[in-house]
Amino acid sequence: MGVKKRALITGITGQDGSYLSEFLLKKNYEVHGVVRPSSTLNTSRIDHLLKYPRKSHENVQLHFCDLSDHSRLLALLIETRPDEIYNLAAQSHVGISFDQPILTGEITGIATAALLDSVFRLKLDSKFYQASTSELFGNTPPPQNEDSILEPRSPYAIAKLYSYFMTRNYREAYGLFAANGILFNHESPRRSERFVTRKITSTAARIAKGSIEKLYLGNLSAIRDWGYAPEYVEGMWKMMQHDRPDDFILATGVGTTVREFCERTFSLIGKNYEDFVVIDENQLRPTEVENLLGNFRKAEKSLGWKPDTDVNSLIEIMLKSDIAALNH
Ligand code: NAP
Ligand code: F7E
Repeated sequence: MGVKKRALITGITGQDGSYLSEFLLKKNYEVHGVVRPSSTLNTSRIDHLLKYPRKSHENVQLHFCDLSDHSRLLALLIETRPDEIYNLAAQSHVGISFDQPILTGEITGIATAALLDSVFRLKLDSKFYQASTSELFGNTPPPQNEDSILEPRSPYAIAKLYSYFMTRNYREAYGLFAANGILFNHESPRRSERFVTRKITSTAARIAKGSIEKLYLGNLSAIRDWGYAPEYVEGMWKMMQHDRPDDFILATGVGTTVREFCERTFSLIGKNYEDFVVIDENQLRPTEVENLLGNFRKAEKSLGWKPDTDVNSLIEIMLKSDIAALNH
């Protein structure tokens, strides 16, 4: 067995961080995770990877650090000297970013510069992955590819735009191995219920079990390209093993409206979504992104990556998991 590679993951407690940790552990990596200090426990998605809850497995070590604490980030890089850094931490909710634009800018934007600049100043050989997003495209007509115009339409997307270009700039200016994964929406049973897919499947599961409740949603006409998160973290890793740093889209190439997602979820429990969905104006965004649908051909050609799970299978996986959780 060769020397273990060391990965540092910011956002390890999130959906993608948890799947990426599992993936890297299977590849025999030593995983270091940055955890935001919080008064309530926030490691539920990775507890199964730790030897004892909240203590570190021999191949997983957790480090407390808020991404706004740049000197702590610098210290962590000196301490861990990672081969690969996956910058997944973010205030990742588009709707919330309209209420907290400055915090979103600090965590989703400026912290990326702090990490990149630390790698550069410390002269580390660490490869750097930036969690970029289809939100960068805004209302640029679909299908979007790596050359499509970037027109961000939320404080979240604007902060991500800064990180996207910082990543490119450190690559071009200083030769860092710095790659952007421009990922379209990807979901799973570990998706927070704040996002629309899991909000729909978890509510439908409760309704299937007899709960009398309504599902309060905003814009039902928005089209998203929804894939399955475990497949996307493999794509992140493939970008880091590529012979040179580059920017890649990961997507399924299929668009589905929020309305269709509801319709299909409720049909699986033998109900009509129209009997449950209520439009809640509070869920509408000041500026909406209407139609995101990605072209993943570059990743397929250069990385050999392609999605396997279509949106209907995704709905089944998420609904099944939400129903099973209620049976426990
Ligand atoms: P997520 O579930 O919301 O996870 C975000 C992570 O960031 C969590 O671990 C969170 O910690 C951490 N975090 C937030 N604020 C922090 C702070 N101030 N200091 C330290 N850590 C902080 O997001 P995800 O779905 O896994 O997505 C991973 C990344 O990909 C994000 O950058 C997201 O913007 C981006 N992205 C996601 C998608 C998607 O469809 N999922 C698509 C494109 C790009 P807590 O657990 O303590 O909240
Ligand atoms: O919204 C509409 C909403 O919040 C999807 C993040 O991971 O993917 C995610 O961002 C659509 C939007 O995801 C509700 O207006 C309707 O049109 O699930 P979402 P998002 O905004 O696409 C991208 C790629 C990221 O990078 C982000 O980090 O659904 N919608 N009604 C609703 N959305 C929510 N959350 N809640 C509703 O009630």
